[in-house]
Amino acid sequence: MNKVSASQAVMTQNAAHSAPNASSLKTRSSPAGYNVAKLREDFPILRQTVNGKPLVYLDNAATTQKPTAVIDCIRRVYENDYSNVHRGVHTLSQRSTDLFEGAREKLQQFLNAKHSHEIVFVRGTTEAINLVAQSFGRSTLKEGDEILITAMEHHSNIVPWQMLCEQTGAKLKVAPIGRTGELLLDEFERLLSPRTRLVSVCHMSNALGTINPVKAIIELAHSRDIPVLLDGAQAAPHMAVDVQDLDCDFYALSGHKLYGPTGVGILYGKEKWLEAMPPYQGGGDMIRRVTFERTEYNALPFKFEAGTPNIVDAIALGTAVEYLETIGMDAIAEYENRLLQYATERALEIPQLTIVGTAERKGAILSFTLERIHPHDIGTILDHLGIAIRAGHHCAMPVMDFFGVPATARASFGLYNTFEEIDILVDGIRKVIEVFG
Ligand code: C6P
Repeated sequence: MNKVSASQAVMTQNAAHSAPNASSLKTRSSPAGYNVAKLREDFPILRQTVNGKPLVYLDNAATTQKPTAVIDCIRRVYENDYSNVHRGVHTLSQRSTDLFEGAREKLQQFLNAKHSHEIVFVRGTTEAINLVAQSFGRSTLKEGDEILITAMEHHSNIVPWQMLCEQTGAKLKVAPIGRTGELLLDEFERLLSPRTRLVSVCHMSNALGTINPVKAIIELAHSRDIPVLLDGAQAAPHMAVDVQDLDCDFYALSGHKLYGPTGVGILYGKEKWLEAMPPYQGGGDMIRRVTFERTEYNALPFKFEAGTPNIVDAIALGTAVEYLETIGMDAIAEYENRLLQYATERALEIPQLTIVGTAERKGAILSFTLERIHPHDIGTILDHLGIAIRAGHHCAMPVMDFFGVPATARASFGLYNTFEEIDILVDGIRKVIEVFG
């Protein structure tokens, strides 16, 4: 294969995506047909007051709230269809199995994977990355081999590779970022070496909101025959993801950030890799035949799903992505982009506020600091006003170190947030400044 350069690759990338927040519009309008008031009715938890104020939920990067469709699905399955899967000849087991495998097909469609057996149910993004590290990584990496990540990764995309390096003698390389929170693509390219065996990067950063030029990254890596894992925990809830178009080798996501239940997520892997990889865990369901001498493993995807899976939550994750598809991921992306743009412009009206993460391409995350006020104090006062944000290092301590801050306050938006809620947030931030005057 020919090597492509970073500038060639980024040109392709730019042609594929026009920067979503390039023009400055101080607009509060929703895209045509996007009825946020109606959508909010689907989320019962949003109807409450917290500390005497209407709840303003802006912690969607940590986890999203659940629509009635998902909550009802869980109840319906337990009340009517529940039993163990792939095991029984009886009717309930058959029904459970059909619903479970049906959910796999919904996830296949959602990610546009080629085969449903490329969708492995796991506990979440963290487990998906650990699976690749311990199965792909442990079976292929040798001393001196390299894994390349970026400086904006979540701990879940750092620690599993450090553990793998300890086990194999491989080295972890880190591509740097610039002050805007964007990956330095030329540096990334320079770090792709003949010893690089895997690239693992976030599609969208949880601490900064940066959307990485993943097509360019994949092109650069593939031109050197290096597979790429995308940590899609943050990207998947905010934009349409097409794993065939991206041509990524692995894609990891968490159900709970995708308006689905906790405890379930997806590892997408290209068939050729999953076929070649050894199982991650041993137990029931992942076997075809067991004797005390040897075990024959089951076919994909069951080879990677040892033990009774999280049946009902997987089924409900299928319902969650169906729900998202009825709204449309492109419509959600467009709406959230307007929210982010409005929030950014309003935040910049506050002189004491610094936005951490100002990349050209960003998802709906606003990380910020206030002069001389600790983010935990910001979070606590906002909570008194009914506003839920996250304050801390966001499990991305190296990002905090890079920006020289112990923590940031982070407002993260979802499909049900409104422009009015951003106004409430901005008023709340002004109140925080007043209190600490
Ligand atoms: N970030 C946040 O508040 P799990 O915990 O396995 O569902 O997801 C881990 C994970 C991996 N990658 C990225 C980019 C993430 O944002 C997360 C989870 C949450 O930012 C909780 S720390």
